[in-house]
Amino acid sequence: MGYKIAVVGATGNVGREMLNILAEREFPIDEIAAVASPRSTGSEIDFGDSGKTLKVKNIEHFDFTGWDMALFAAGSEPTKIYAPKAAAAGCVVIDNSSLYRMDPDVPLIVPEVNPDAIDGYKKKNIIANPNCSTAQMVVALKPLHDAAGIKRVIVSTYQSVSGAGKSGMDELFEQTRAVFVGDEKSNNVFTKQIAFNVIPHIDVFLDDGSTKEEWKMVVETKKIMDPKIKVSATCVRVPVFVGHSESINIEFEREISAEEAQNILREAPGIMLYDKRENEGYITPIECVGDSATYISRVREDTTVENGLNLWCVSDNLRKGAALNAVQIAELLGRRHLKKG
Ligand code: 11C
Repeated sequence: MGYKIAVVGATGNVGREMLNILAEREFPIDEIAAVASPRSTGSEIDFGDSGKTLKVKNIEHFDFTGWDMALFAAGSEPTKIYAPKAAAAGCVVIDNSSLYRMDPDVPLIVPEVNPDAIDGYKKKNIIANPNCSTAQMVVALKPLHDAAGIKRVIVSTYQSVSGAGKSGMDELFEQTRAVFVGDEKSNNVFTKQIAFNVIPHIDVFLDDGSTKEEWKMVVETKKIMDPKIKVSATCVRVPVFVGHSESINIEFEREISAEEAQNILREAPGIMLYDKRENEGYITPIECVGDSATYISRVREDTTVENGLNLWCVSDNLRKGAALNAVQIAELLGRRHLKKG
């Protein structure tokens, strides 16, 4: 016996990836629904490479009664309307938007890091999925925190355009083409030209001069891992289609060598350590596309602080940063609370 699963926002970058991953991991499913806004109603979408095609259903008329879980990848506005309806109908919502992440009654889960926090889901029947740049960072930080206690993290991100949705990918493609053929370039999704450029601005500006993307990395890391950890983030958009990269500097309570850290990371869940200290001995974003792992390279001691380490962290932002993490939450929920058969 399997589950009845709805994917809401099924036609977007993350929604499609959720369907791919549910099929790829052979999630035990009795019935699957692809749900989206009225403009996609009736269109057809592949259920991964299962050979099955799904007809997209209209969110405005979808009744969540009797559905076990809904994986939402619909953005904050539709989520505000439909997630509470689904939750009230008894369907557990696993939400990829930022709407509920900091709600004290909603667990914010990365299964490799804080699986026990999922037990609090019943307060609202909603579980939140973190921001992509946070998810891969906490997977890397958690085993090191357990070993030596993290005091402070300084992270600079190199985030791909797919984080801004399909329209972000189209803008990079169109601008790159326009540069080559000498056409006029326009920015609609990003505030400045993204082709052949980098932009130190993701999400809206806050009063203190940081951006909301940077704020999310700070507060989500504290909620998922440990409120005592200090995080300073600079988030940058780069002309890469898929795969977020992060340069992470960590200051620990206790001494930890680069070799000890490598040994810990090699064994840690969700991580692939690829760190050869030679040409090509590290992972770049293009190499992680379609993969489930968070890749760590360039682990080295930072001798400018007491107990410091630097590392490079790369992951497919549509997978571990969004769809895969949501499916892993669904698997965890199934194992712990919604057993079938
Ligand atoms: C980006 N991290 O790369 C964003 C996308 O809060 O879920 C995901 C935003 C979020 O633009």
